[in-house]
Amino acid sequence: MRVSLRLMVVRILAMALVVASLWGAPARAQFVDLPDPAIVGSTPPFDANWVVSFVFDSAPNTDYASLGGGVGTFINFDFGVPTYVTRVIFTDRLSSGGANGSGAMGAEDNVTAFMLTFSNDLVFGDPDDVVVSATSPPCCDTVPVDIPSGVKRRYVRWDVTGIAGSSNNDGASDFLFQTAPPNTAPTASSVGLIMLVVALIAVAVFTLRRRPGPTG
Ligand SMILES: [Ca+2]
Ligand SMILES: [Ca+2]
Repeated sequence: MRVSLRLMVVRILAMALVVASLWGAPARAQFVDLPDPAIVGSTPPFDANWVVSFVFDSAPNTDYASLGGGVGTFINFDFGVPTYVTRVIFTDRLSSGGANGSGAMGAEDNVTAFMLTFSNDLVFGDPDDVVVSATSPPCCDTVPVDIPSGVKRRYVRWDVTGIAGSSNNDGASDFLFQTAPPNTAPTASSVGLIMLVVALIAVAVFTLRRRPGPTG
C-alpha cells in the first residue's frame, strides 16, 4: 500500500513536470542587438585620442574619456526613430592610466553609478522621460541594465552620477543597446526541456520498479 501510494505521488509529480515543461515557462528574453544609435552630444573628450565614437568602435579596450567631466559626464544617443529598448550594456573605461587601447585598467576615471534617460526629445528631465539608474563596481566592469517592460523612445541620455578615483576623466569603453521584441511567441524554455527529461526518466524508473521481479 505504501509502495503504491508512493508510486502514485511520483506519477502525479512526473505528470505535473511534463505539463509544466510542455506549457513552458515564458521564453527567456531573446536579446537582439540594435544598430548603434548616432551620438548627438557629449561632454568634450580629453583630446583627439579619446573621442566619444570609441564607445561604438567594436574594438576592445578603446575608451571615450571626457575632459574632466566627472559626475555629470554625459552622452546623448539618437536612434532616429522611437526604438524599443530592453537592455543597455555599459562597459566602463578599460584604458585609464595608459594609452588608449592599452587595457591598462587604472584605478582612476572609473564610473560607479549612472543614469539612463529615455526621451521623445532632446529635453531630458521633462514628463515624457523614463529614467533608469544603475551602479557598477569601480574598475573596468561591464554592466547590463535591464528594462524588463522595455521602453520605446527616440533618444537616450547617459549621465554619470558616481565616480571613483581622484581623476575626473570619466567615460566609457563601450555601449550596446538591445531589444527583445514584445510580440515574440513564447516557446518551451531550456528549463522546461530539462524538466521534461527529468520527468520522463522518473516515469521510466518507477514503471520498471513497478514490474514484478523474478520469482524463485
Ligand atoms: Ca571601445
Ligand atoms: Ca524629454
